[in-house]
Amino acid sequence: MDLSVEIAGLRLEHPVLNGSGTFDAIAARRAFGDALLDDFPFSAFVSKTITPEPRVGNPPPRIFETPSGMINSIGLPNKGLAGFCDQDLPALAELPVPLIVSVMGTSHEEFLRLVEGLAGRQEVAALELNISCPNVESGLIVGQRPSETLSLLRALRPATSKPMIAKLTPNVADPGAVARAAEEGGADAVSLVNTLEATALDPGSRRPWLGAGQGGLSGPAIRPFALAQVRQVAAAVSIPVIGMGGIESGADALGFLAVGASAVAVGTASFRDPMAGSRVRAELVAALAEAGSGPFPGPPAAVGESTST
Ligand code: RRO
Repeated sequence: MDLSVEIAGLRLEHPVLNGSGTFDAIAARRAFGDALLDDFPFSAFVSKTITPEPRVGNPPPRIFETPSGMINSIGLPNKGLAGFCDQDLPALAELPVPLIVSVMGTSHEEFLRLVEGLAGRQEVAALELNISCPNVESGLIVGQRPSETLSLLRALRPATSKPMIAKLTPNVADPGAVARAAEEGGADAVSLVNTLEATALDPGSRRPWLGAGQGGLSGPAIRPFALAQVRQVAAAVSIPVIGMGGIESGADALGFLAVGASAVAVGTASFRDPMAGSRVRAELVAALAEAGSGPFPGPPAAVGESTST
């Protein structure tokens, strides 16, 4: 069965990617050797988000397990743009799939540095803009405001001919409006959901468990919520949607495709089983064969019906 999809101008062999920051391909290569390259779980590899300058990340603890999910407050530890290009890019370029680099800045200028710094790197197939971040100039989370999202995309679009994917935060009332703004600003695709704002308490002290006080919830606990957001966004935009949020099986992945995603990403599941992506892909093939309706189930269902929330 031909499972190939075209996302943001990239032809991918199948529709299963990784969620940014959930699969360390360089560590996996060390652990599994070249066997990893022979059966790479994903059709494109999305890097952990990088920032212009190196960051150490948040104080520990950084992870808290919840029923059917996990909260992380990793806090963007990374080597910075120069460190990434010098130390990680050569190894990531050896992967057998297109490389999508996730970037985050706290101002247009910082985002521009990242986009311009990667624009000429032939190892990089596309950029994912992580817009779940505050803009230090306005104090607003870029991805929570359509106007902020539009002005960022408009500032970045002329800086690169590489495809740009806007990674949306789910912590908004109307993700469709933010997605439309990204599309209007020149995004080639959107991906969602990033993690949901969440906190956890130390049961003894009843003080926040995580060093940073709060973090982002992911895993199967958020799947129905993510599915609803992907459905809304797919109905709101014409550009491709990469859906994610608690996908653990081929049936889960098929659900996201059924509500209008063109591709899906496996995230938290890879922490437990680094080969979860391969299994999801194999199960998706079987599920599609059983569904018997060609590669993908069809256009997004109409939304707009009233909800109780
Ligand atoms: O590094 C993180 O703590 C982090 C990031 Br950049 C993100 O986009 N989403 C998330 O759950 N954690």
